[in-house]
Amino acid sequence: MRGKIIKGIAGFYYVQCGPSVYECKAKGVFRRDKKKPLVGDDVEMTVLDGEERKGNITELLPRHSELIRPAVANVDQALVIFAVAKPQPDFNLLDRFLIMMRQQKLPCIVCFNKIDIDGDNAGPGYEEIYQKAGYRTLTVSAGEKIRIGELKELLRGRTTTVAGPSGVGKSSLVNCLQDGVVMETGGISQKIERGRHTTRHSELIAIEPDTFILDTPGFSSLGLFGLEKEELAGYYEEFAPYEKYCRFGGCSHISEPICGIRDAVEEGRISRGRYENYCLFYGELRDRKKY
Ligand SMILES: Nc1nc2c(ncn2[C@@H]2O[C@H](COP(=O)(O)OP(=O)(O)OP(=O)(O)O)[C@@H](O)[C@H]2O)c(=O)[nH]1
Ligand SMILES: [Mg+2]
Ligand SMILES: [Zn+2]
Repeated sequence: MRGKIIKGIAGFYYVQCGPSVYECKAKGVFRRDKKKPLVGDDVEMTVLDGEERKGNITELLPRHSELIRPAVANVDQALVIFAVAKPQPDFNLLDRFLIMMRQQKLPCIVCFNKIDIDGDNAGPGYEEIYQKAGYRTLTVSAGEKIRIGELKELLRGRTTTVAGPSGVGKSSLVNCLQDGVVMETGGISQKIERGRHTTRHSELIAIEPDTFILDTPGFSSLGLFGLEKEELAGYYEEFAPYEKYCRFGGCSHISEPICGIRDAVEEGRISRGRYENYCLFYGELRDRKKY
């Protein structure tokens, strides 16, 4: 039988096969392919006990995409979610995530949630930063169900993984998008305005017959891997039109005398915050220990 892994907990994989979900081990797969199954994997399985819905995964079918963080297979795009407030958006973390997704060639939608508590009306400015950087953006409210229909349009026909820090409302949004599964949601700690890491395991949920969303645990830090400092600028789509104005080939855009990128920042064509994070990441890659 053929199915899809919708959840993995403590060595068990939950495989959706038509209307039923089987609790499976994956012994055969480990033995033969030495590969770890991921949520989102299409698999071949055999039923061990039809009544108890237990089975065994015997084969992993080829993946069309594979992400390391969150660890999921066969997604078409990522919906990166930050809150406009509570917690305040961490743009350093957001930019790191966008670099990582570009390394894995996965399209990203940048979504700001909780616009119902956006007292300073910061949302439009946040959207503008990322629109300028070439991303599709959207501000929504899971709490007040604002612009959920628009979000649904962006997800239709695809498999999307949500991603973002704890407490921004990823599970709340997943709950808004369908009425089959209710993901647990958690509060925000008052003192430090951080989420409580309520979601512990990734879970794949059907929104419509051919539309899926993956709820994932929040993350709070991301390293930059598999990347040299000279390659970093290549992950900033908005830099590309201005590189021809740099005096030196291979310009780092940090301190060279005539630099198209720095000029574009001064003129407001490239967001200053994005550029400042670029400089931070460049320094981080330069100073990184070589192992
Ligand atoms: N005001 C407001 N609160 C929201 C909104 N969406 C979610 N929340 C609240 O934010 C808190 C965190 O929501 P969750 O959905 O659990 O957040 P999460 O991103 O899934 O967090 P983790 O699972 O810990 O990664 C809860 O108290 C929600 O009620 C919103 O649009 N507006
Ligand atoms: Mg959650
Ligand atoms: Zn330059």
